[in-house]
Amino acid sequence: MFPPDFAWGAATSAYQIEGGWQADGKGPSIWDTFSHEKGRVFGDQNGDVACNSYELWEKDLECIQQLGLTHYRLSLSWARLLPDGTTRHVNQKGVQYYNKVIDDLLASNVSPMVTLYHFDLPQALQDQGGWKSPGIASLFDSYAQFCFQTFGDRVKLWITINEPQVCAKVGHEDGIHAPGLKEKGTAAYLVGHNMLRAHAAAWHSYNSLYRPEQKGAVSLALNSDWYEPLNQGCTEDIAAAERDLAFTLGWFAWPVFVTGDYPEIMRSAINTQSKKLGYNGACRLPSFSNDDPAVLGTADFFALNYYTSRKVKPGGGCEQMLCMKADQDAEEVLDSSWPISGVSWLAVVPDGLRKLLKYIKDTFNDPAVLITENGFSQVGPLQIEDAQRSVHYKDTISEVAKAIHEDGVNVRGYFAWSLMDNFEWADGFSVRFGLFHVDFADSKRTRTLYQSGRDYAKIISKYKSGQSKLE
Ligand code: GBH
Repeated sequence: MFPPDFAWGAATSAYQIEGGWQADGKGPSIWDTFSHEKGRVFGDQNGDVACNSYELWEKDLECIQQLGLTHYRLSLSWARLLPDGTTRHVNQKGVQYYNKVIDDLLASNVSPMVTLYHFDLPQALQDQGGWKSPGIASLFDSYAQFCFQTFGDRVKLWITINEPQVCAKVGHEDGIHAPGLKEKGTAAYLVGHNMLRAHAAAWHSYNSLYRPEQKGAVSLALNSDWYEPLNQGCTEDIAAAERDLAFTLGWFAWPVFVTGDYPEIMRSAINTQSKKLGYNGACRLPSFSNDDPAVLGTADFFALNYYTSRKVKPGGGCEQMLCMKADQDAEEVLDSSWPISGVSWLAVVPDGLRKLLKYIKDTFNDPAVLITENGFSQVGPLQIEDAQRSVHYKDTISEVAKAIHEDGVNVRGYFAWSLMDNFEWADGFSVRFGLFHVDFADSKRTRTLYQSGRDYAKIISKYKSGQSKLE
């Protein structure tokens, strides 16, 4: 059983589905720039057209209706609305596009959850330093306020930033995502810091200026694997797993939900490693300033993206380098009993989600939780009858039910990633996460329901009525 008002959703993001990268006055984003550079994305693919949702929104809506979703999570392209990133110039065509999406959803009795930022910074702002520049916080706040003002009469669920950990680390330390920087050991912490400042500014704006009338809820979506010690009884492994949780989830969740500052485990690990190499840790992981709006308390619910789990022990290499990996000092291994999905990083561990949910309840003061992403990828030969993915969804949703009923976690919704196959960042179109298949060789970008989509729809219809138990 799930609560009668449980949100049953699916998620997408603008750059991954929309295409129309130059349509109707849209400005370029860092993913346009990045994917047009040679060697960045699998097969040098890009999101110029992607699922062409900019032109084919009605097709997406049909997919949403076919699944019987109660909620649809989409992101707005900042550069489609504000081509140079600032409110100096508003692209009305972009506003019209999202107005139609939102109105159509509501007319179909589907609630929109809107993410303001899902990896796609306007290039014009990157040119001024992007997320490394402190000024980004107030630019983001202006963009957020513009969105609250324009769409907030109808949108009641907001995510400011999706996965700041990924933007910071994968984009600025690993260089695998846009903007493709490999500034080891410094940039990621600065970017994470500015993302928290930006998020907090936007939450405070909503809270004081828009909430009284619009009565919605605002949070940020945090990704985390479930990390557990390789050897349950080993103190070093336990500490390594705690470090991984601190550096992934705690990095953002601690400031917002617990103390207003970074986890002590994280700060001391960075200080220790910095000292070893002759640096000052305090110059790497910034401190929050009293001049900024407080970060503590700036989430109305806990938004979690969960995909996989890891077993952890100390190590991981690069001890002599100034880099996050060395600070983290945690080597991650996969349990041989965990099946691997279509991408190497995604081992299928449904009960890891239950454990992570319990951890969140205990650590972050029993918040209302929305699982804003969870999914399973397929690679290689296309299989429309994707039984393995069906099993993944069924098992995962049953773990969510256990978290609610046996562990008392206040889970309020579940969003599958993703509504349809789309541009999977550096993996291009080679990795498929959809409940619908999209034929990228076909100019019509035909959408076809996978077996897993059919089965997810059955689960939804069973529980939406709130009548039966998961067998
Ligand atoms: C989500 O991130 C994203 O929000 C979504 O846009 C994306 O489509 C979805 O996952 C599926 O990937 O290449 O070995 O360095 C999930 C967290 C963090 C998982 C980065 C993959 C890269 C591993 N992701 N990680 S690797």
